[in-house]
Amino acid sequence: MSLMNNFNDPRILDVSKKIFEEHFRLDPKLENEMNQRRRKSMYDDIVYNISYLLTSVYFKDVTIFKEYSIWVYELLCNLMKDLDRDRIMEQMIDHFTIMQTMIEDHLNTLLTREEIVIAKEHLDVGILAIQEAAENVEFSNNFTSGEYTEIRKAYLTALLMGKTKDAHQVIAQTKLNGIPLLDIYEKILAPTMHEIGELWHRSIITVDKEHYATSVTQNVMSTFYSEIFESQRRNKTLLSCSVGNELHEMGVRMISDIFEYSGWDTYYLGAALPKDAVIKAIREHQPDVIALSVTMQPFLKNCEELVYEIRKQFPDIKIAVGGQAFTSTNSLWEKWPIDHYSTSGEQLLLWANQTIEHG
Ligand code: B12
Repeated sequence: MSLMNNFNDPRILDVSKKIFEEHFRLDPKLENEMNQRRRKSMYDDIVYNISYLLTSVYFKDVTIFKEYSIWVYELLCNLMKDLDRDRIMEQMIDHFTIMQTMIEDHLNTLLTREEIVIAKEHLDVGILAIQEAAENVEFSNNFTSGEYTEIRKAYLTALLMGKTKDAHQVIAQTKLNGIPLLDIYEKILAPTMHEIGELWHRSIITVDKEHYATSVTQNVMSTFYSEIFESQRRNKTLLSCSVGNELHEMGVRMISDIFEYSGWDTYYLGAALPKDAVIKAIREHQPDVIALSVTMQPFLKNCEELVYEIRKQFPDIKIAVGGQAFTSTNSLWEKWPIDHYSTSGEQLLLWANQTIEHG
């Protein structure tokens, strides 16, 4: 076997071309994903892949091909930021599977029977290594430290792997183990969604995964509803919503659920509501507390306008503001006529219970 360091050998070039064409034939998605530059690199990579495989077979040292497979996988993940890690894993596994067939059919004059068997085994090891690497996403330090780390990791992993049932089971089991609902919301689900945002920001996952994680988490939250509405009433009312054209509403929905669970009556208005509609709802429901949520900084101005309007029309109603937009301001809320700002539903509830009961 003398081919391993001769990249220009016609037999390698010929089998590389066949592998390339077969991959495009079997996977129509490649047409859109691979522009001309990527196609050229893909072809060059096939030649490299074969050379590394032949080297590992020659030395009967599978580590050579295993380490190489992981290295190429991580390289491709960095180079093709528009595709997520799962899709690149799929491409590479398809590619290695095609190589297994092609080697048998086209390199049988070059490799002995025994070497073909070894080559196929090494490709199997490469496939496994890529699958492991795909799952091995580095999470941020915040996410992997503190209380409930293992539960958060299990939930996030299920979401990243698209395992809806597992995700539900992780949380159902957590509840069965006696973890309080408030902790499930604010120490498991919320930080997991924050981490999903981080992974999207770092191009590790694509937007479809972010949407999927959102919908699963919303469904998980709804499994608690029968329990949430069972709690003893306090005859206090919370009205809550996101402000402006803000579409992020899961945080304020959590706030609303936390209050309902604590016995408050809640009017949760969701997101993207005109100012007049909020004012009308306040007039109708006469809440004790209004919680306004902002995630993206451009909607802070809408929030300021709404706060002043509410203050003008309903001077006695308590107004609380919160949400991630405020965390990157210079304590902006201190300049507004509001009654409370905090970073969590737990703190808001504590304040509201004390203020409204004693107020
Ligand atoms: C899911 C999600 C979406 C979903 C929202 C769906 C929904 N139904 O809510 C969709 C797909 C619509 C979306 C769209 C966009 N998103 Co988005 N999204 C997220 C993601 C991943 C999770 C949000 C979430 O649910 N968090 C979980 C909740 C529970 O946490 P929370 O909101 O912080 O709420 C807690 C506290 O803040 C607090 N709290 C909240 N409100 C209040 C109110 C009061 C009164 C109090 C006291 C406390 C409080 O209590 C809550 C519970 O603990 C975040 C990542 C992140 N860091 O959150 C990005 C993120 C918010 N999105 C981002 C971006 C850029 C966008 C888009 C512009 C993307 C795009 N190119 O289309 C659009 C903008 C749409 C718009 N006009 O609003 C950025 C925002 C960056 C920035 N600072 O501006 C983030 C941070 C992602 C990132 N890491 O870059 N997104």
